Amino acid sequence: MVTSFKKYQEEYQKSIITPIDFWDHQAQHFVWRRKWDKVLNYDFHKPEVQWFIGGKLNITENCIDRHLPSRAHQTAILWESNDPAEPSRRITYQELAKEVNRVANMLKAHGVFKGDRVCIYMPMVPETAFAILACARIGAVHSVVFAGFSAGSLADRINDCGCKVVLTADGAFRGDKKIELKSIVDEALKNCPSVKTCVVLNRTKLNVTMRAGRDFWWHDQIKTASDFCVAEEMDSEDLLFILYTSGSTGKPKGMVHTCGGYMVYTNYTFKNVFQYKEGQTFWCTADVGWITGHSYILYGPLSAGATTLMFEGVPSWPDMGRFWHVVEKHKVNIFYTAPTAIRSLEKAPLSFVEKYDLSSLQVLGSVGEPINEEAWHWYDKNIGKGKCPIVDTWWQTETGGIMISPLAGITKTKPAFATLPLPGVQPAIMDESGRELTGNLCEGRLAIKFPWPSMARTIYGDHQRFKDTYFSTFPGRYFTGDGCKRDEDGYYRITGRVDDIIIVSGHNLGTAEIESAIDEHSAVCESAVVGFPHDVKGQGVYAFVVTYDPVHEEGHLRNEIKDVVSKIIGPIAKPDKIQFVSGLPKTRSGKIMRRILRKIAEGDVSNLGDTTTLLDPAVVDEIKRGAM
Ligand code: 7RM
Repeated sequence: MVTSFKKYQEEYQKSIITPIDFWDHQAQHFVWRRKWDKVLNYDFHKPEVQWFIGGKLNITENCIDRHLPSRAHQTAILWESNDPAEPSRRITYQELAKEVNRVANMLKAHGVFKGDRVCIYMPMVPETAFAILACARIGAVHSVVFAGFSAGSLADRINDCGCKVVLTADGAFRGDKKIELKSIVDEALKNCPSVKTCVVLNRTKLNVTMRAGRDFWWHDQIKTASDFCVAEEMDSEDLLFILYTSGSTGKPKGMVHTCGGYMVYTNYTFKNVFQYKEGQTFWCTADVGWITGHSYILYGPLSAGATTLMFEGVPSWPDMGRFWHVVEKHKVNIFYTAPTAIRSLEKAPLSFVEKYDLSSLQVLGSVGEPINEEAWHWYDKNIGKGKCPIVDTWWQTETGGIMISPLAGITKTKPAFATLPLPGVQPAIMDESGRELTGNLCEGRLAIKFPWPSMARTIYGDHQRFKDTYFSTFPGRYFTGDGCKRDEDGYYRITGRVDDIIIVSGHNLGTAEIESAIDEHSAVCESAVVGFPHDVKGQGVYAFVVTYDPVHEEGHLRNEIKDVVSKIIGPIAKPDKIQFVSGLPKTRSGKIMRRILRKIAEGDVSNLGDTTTLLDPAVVDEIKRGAM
C-alpha cells in the first residue's frame, strides 16, 4: 500500500515506466487457480485489451473464501434498512459464503451455467449482494439493472444481452414509498422471450401475481439449496458482468467487464484511495445498480476483507439527518457519496448534522459529477469537521474503478480537483485537433493513453460502437467524453461532459463551466445550463437555478447572477434566460437530465421522452409551468 506522497510518486513512476512489472506485482496478492502467462496484450486501434492472460481464478474465492480462516466471524456486509425502526443485519464472511453458495445452487437448479446472463432487478438488500456474488461464483454474467428503471428500459436491457433468468423482489422501499418491482418485471417480460425463470424475493409483502412455470418465490427455492458450491474456474478474460450506461445518443451501452483485471484494480484502488485500514467500516451510499456500487460496495471492499455498509434508504427520509444518523449508529469510518447528495443535505438546516456524533469519520469521498467548491467546503467543515481528507474520485462505468483521485491523507487536496492520476493511469489532455497538450497549465479533453486492468473490454454485442465511441476521437487513445483542466501543480480538474457543449455566437461554451460560475453566487445552491435556439446568436444560454432561500426580487438576482458569470467567464457566457426552480430533474444517481431541460428550454414540452428514471418526476411539471 502507498503510505506517503513520496511513495506515491515512486509507485506512479514505476507504473508508467514498467507497467507490466507493476501490475504483475499487484496481481500476486490474490488467489489464482493458475497464474497468468503474460500480463498484458493490447492494441488501442482495434481496440483489444487483455490482462493476466491465461490466468484462472474465481473472484468470489478472493472476496469470500480466502478470508474465512482469518475473519469468518467478522461482518462482511452491514445492512441498514430503509426504515430506521427495522433492525440492521450483520452478515459475517462465513454467513456470506453460505448465502452466496445457496443462491448459486438455486441458479444452477434453474439451468444457469457459466456464460449465461442473469438480470438482477432488486432493492438494496443483502440478498442482492448474494445474487451478484452467486453469479460470479458459477461464472454466470450478472447484469444488474437499477430498480428504478421503467419496464421498457428493463426489457431493452434484458433483451440486449439475452438474459435467461431475472432475479427480483415483490417491491422495494424508498423513503415513504413502495415501488412495485414485480409488476414492472411482469410488464417487461411480455417482451423478453429469452427469460425462462423469474425468482421473486419477498421484501415488501406487496400483492403480486406469480406466473406458474416461470415465477418462483426466493424463500421456497433457497430452502432446498445446499450452502456448498464449488467456485467455477474462470479465465481472467471471461465476462464477470455487463452494466448498462446511457450514451449521448442511441440505446444504452452494455459495458463488459472481465474477471481478472477488474478484481486486481478495484482492490488496489479501494485500499489506496481510501487508505483502508483493517477493521474499518466503509460506507458507499451508491446503489448497487451503478458501477460505484459494484466496485465500491461489493468487489473492492470485500476483496480487501473490509466491512461494507449497504443502505436501503434515501438521505431525506424520515428526515434530512438520516445519513448522519447511520454514520453515528454504525460508527462509519469512511463515507463515500455523490455531490448531489451533499448539495441537497447542505440545503437542510445544520441542526440535522449537529444532532449526531460523526467523530468516527476519518475519510470522506465524492463521486459522480464535479463537486463545486461550495459543496466541497461544506462537506469538509460540517461533516469532516476539518479533519477528514476528501477524496474527489473521477472515474466512469467504462473505467471500472477510480482513475484520478487523491489518496486520502497523502495527496494534498484542492477543492473541486480530482488531483492526480492513480498509479497505472496515464491521462492526456487533448486539444480540438487531436494533439496532446503538454506542460502543466492547459485545458482540453481527457483521454487515457495506456490500458489499465479494469477497463471495459467492449460494448456487449457491438464492438464497432465501442471503437467508435471511445477509440476513434483520438486514434490509439481512450476518449473519456469529459473536459479537463490541468493547473500549475499538474492537478486535474474535471470540468464536465464535453458532449454538453453549446455554441453561442460562434463561441464554444461548456454548460458545466457556466454552471460552476453561477454557483459562485452566494444565493445559488445549484444550477443547470442548456442551450436554446436563438435568432441572433445561434444558441442562447438558458439557466435553471436552485436557490437556498425563496427569491423575492427575481429581476435583481438575475442581474447579479449575470454579473457573476460575466466576471468569471466573460460577457459571452451570460445567461439569456434564468428560471428559478425548486429542484432539477435528476436521475437517481444524481445526473441532471439535460435532455429534458433542453426540450423545455426549446419550448418543446409536448414529448419529453422517457422520464421514468427521474428521482422526482414532479419537478418537471413545475419547471414546464415556469418556462420562459
Ligand atoms: C463513477 C461514475 C461517469 C461520468 C464521468 C464524469 C462524471 C464522475 C466525477 C465526475 C467530475 C468526479 N460513473 N464524474 N466522477 N466528474 N468529478 N469526481 O459516476 O459512468 O455513471 O459516470 O461522471 O462526467 O464521465 S458513470
